[in-house]
Formats: sequence, C-alpha cells, structure tokens
Amino acid sequence: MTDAKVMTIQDISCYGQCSLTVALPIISACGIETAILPSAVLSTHTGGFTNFTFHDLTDDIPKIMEHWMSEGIKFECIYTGYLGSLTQIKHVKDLFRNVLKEGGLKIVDPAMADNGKLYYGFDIEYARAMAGLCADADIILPNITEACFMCDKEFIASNHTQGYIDDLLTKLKELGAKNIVLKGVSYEDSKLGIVVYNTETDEKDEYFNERVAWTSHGTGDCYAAALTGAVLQGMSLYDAAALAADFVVESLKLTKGDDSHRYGVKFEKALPMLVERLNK
Ligand code: PXL
Repeated sequence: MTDAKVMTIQDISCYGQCSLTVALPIISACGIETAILPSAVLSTHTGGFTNFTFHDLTDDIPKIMEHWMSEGIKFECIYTGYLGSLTQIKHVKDLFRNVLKEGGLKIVDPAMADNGKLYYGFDIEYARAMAGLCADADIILPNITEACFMCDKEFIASNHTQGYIDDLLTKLKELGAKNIVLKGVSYEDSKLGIVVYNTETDEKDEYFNERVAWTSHGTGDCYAAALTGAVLQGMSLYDAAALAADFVVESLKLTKGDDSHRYGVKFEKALPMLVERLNK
C-alpha cells in the first residue's frame, strides 16, 4: 500500500455524477489519499441540463496554491480534468511547477469534447491551449474527439482504420506528451477500446471490450479517476488503462436501460469490482 497523495483539479458539478463527485470517491476507493482543488461550482454539469449555475473559482486557484506552498504541501501526482478557462490552464502549469513533488506524475484528461463536438462554452482557442497543457504531461487521456480538436484532424466516430489511429497517435506525440491513452478506438462497430502508446519506446498496446449499447455522460471522468488510482497503486499504465476500461464497461452495464439516468453512470455499484481487481 502506498502513501502517495494525488491532487485533482476539476469542477464540482453538484448533481450529475462527473468531475470531482466521481474522482474523489473512485480514487479514494483505490486506497489513495486525494486532495481536491475545485475549479468551479455548477449546479449540474453542462451536458443535457439547461439553466445550470456556474460559480467560477479561477481567482481562488493561485491563493490555494500559495497557501499549500507556505505549508510545504506537495503531491506525488496531479491529475487534471474539466477546467473552465484559458486562465485555469495557465494556473495548472503553475501548480505543476510549485506543488508537484520532484519526479511527480502529471496526468491530464483534456475533458473538453465528445461525439465530435466541444462541450458547451469551449472553443478552438481553448482546445489549442489544452494541447499546450498536454505537452507538459506524463500521461494524457484524450478521446478521439479531443485528439482531433488538438491535432486538427477530421473526426471519425467508428470503423477506424489502423492508418487513422496511427496518424492521430503520431500527431499527439508531436504535441509532446510522454504516454498517450487514446480512448474510443473502434476498428469494428461491435468493439470499443483504447490504445496505450509510450512515445519514448514507441510501444503501442491495444485493449478492447464488447461495445455496451448504452451511452451516458461522465464515463471519461470515471475512466480517468480509475486509471489514476490504479497507476498510483503501482499498476503498469497498460494494466491500469485496461482495468479502468473494464470499470467503465461494468458501470455502463449497471446503468443500461435506465433512461432517467443518462446524466451519469452508476459507478458506485461497480466500485467493489474495481477494488477487488486492484487487490488481486
Ligand atoms: O464529464 C465532463 C464534464 C465535467 N464537468 C462539467 C461538464 C462536463 C461535460 O459536459 O459539463 C461541468
């Protein structure tokens, strides 16, 4: 068991099972001490809800960082999710410099787009700035849409060719990230998976599951949190990426059929499976 601490910066969507309300319980269930830095407070997430509140906490980020610095608080890992603005991306770079232990792990989930579209409120300038943050990361976790926005490539939802995926990975490598976990890869419609690419050794490994015929919001956040917890528990990136995929698949299966629950996945019910696999 490790005493490594992770700090995760993303929003609190009070209702909707995403960002901090999934990251904190999932990483904690993995046995990892988790500090949080809320980037904004929303009444709900922005996917499928209307008239949500949005309280921006951008100005608090440097103040919180400075207090941590004065207390000598540092982390073995910083994991970033949904961020609200270009300024917040700049603040994250300061957090990497000032409160990450030497040799600490930077995990960046671009969390800005899905299904060929940017989330509400984001534009191409934000996508370019996110590409700049990815350049600084040890591990990035884009889905195909986010990868396309960061690499100026046409989005294709499914039936990908090997050439399309390889080209996307080469372009992501050019951004500068050391390890890429590309999500949403689908060479045939019935299967959905990930490619894990170590850009330093040039090694690529794939992992696929049967596609679950169901979609809900928040799966990317559950994925990133489970991967972060598993990596900090000492799993290889490939094993952590595969376990996180199985965890999301299980969460989707447990949500499938409940049409009132498209806003998130019932990840809580899949936590025992995650913990059991981690402790194997
Ligand atoms: O799940 C990603 C996410 C996180 N936070 C907020 C969002 C979304 C996706 O729409 O709106 C506020």
